[in-house]
Amino acid sequence: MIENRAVTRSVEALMKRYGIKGEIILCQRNDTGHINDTHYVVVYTPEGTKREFMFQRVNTAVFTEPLKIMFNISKISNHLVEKYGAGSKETTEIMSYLINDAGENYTILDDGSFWRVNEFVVGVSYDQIDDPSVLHDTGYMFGHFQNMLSDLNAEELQYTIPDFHNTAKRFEAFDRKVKENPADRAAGIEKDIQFFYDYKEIADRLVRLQQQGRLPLRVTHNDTKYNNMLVNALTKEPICVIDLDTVMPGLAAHDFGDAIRCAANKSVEDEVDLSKVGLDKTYFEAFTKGFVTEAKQFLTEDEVESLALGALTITYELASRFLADYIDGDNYFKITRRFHNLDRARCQIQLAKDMMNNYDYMCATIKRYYQ
Ligand code: GN1
Ligand code: MG
Repeated sequence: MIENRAVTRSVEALMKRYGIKGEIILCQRNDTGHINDTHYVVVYTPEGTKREFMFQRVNTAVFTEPLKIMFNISKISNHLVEKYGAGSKETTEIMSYLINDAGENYTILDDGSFWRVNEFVVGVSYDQIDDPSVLHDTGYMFGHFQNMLSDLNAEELQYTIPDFHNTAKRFEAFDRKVKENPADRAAGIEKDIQFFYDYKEIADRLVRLQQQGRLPLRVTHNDTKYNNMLVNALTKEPICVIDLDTVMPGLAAHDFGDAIRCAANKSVEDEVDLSKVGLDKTYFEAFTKGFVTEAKQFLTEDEVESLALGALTITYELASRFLADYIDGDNYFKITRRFHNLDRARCQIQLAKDMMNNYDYMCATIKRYYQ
């Protein structure tokens, strides 16, 4: 089934640039992310074999400087090759992209669209995990991601979205949206809005620690949701970290925190029944064990102490981003229902509250695995 003519034409043009020969026998949209458009493409080659690829069109409205993204990705791919050797297992644990006829890991088509292509990696991605041993392995893999890149100077990377996890600035942006109220949606959600003012201190703490020089900049992923990892469909064993658009200098606490926000929530990210939302301690502990056991090889004591704060901060931050986007009229995150961003925001607010109630528990658990 060929999905639509425009996409197929782009894929054909790209195949020329990458020297991929053959006939497209499947071109199917595959979208779990909220930002880019991804197409799974199967090509029947003249030799009679089947080759599978992912063609991804980068959303340049969100990523206004995609060259920076591809620069960062090529930096980390090269780092892995230099450190572990071409073809090593480590080089396959972080997604890399095919090189085109101009020697670049991206292609801009005549219509201005920005693409990248990778050989399909057999694996699946899920939004949620419900098996603690899988959570443990996921924690290990995200810790491993940082560990593999811990000797790459973060300052060499570009900022693909400036201030992405600067929660203080996120708060300011939220505050501006509330005041502008562009889509006339702020009435009736005063209680939700008030949460961010009541707990503004959360927005400032990590930023302050960073400014004080207590937390070093690391090469971080910055979007460590479970679905940004490809896993074996049967065993759920992690295969490869994907979605590298926000790889840039950041804090270890951001990656740990975002992963906990996603993986240790009892519910999905947009759950409407708030009684189902909260920190699952079994999941939290399993992920933490995997992450900290691996990451303690390079984390400083201050960084370890910042991890629980990272979980709370990122949850607060994303809640504010979802609510700001709802107030703005849903211009950033893709939505599939009318109040989707509001539901997402409420779910994240609820999770942040539960993290506050379990803050001492989170700190103690992290510490236990750092010994
Ligand atoms: C976006 O594209 P996706 O779904 O992996 C967002 C993240 C949010 C996430 C929430 C560049 O990630 O920051 O945490 O949605 N990415 C960007 O689901 O804004
Ligand atoms: Mg994604």
